Amino acid sequence: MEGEESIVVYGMWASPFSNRVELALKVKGIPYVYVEEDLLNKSQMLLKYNPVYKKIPVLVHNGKPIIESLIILEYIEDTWRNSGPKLLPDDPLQKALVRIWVDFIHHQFNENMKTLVKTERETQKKVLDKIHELLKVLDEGLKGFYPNGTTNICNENLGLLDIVGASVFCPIKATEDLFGLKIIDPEKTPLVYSWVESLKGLSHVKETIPPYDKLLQIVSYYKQKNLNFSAA
Ligand SMILES: N[C@@H](CCC(=O)N[C@@H](CS)C(=O)NCC(=O)O)C(=O)O
Repeated sequence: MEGEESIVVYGMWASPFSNRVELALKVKGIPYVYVEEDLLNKSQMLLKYNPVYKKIPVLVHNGKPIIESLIILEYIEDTWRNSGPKLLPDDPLQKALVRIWVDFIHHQFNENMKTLVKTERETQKKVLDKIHELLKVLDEGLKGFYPNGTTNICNENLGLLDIVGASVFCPIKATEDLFGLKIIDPEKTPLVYSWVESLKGLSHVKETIPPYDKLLQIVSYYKQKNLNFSAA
């Protein structure tokens, strides 16, 4: 039955939102077809499948579209519960805790990370301080999941929080290097640092997170665009 299924992901290579959907499918061992969207010239299929927001990612399962990355991740878990690791715990309290921190990462970091790359040097410091504050909150939150301060993550036990965390934090080194900033600092937030380093080492993550060189190119494009804008 599963062999007859059609699973298509509409995404964009540098998007943490579509990266996390691909990562979840890899973790679950679900084969899928990937379609790269040009967001400056969206395809008729994307507009048809996501008339609400006209954004990627969209997961199309047997012709039925599901939109919004976090909703797609839960759909993947609900649909392929018995494939690969469980992405969410069964216990209602533990499940709620995972969702709280997934939500925190999704809502607090994406916008701030975008602003950090696109802002002028003077305001960058303020945004970086804000990100460090948020990372401290996350560091405390992660202690609830990793009380010993060590993270035993492998491809076989990756959960929803790891998947969303990997999509947001694993590509950050390109931004750090290009702007000469320390964002995930092992001294300030040791647990976040070791969590992200462990995630980076996993083969599913390596296959999904865009390569460092490509990330450098896109971040430097935004940096240059911003310099030109400031000089104008
Ligand atoms: N809340 C959405 C955000 C998705 C999103 O922002 N996608 C961006 C790419 S990173 C997009 O499609 N942008 C196209 C546009 O805004 O026109 C999710 O979690 O899936």
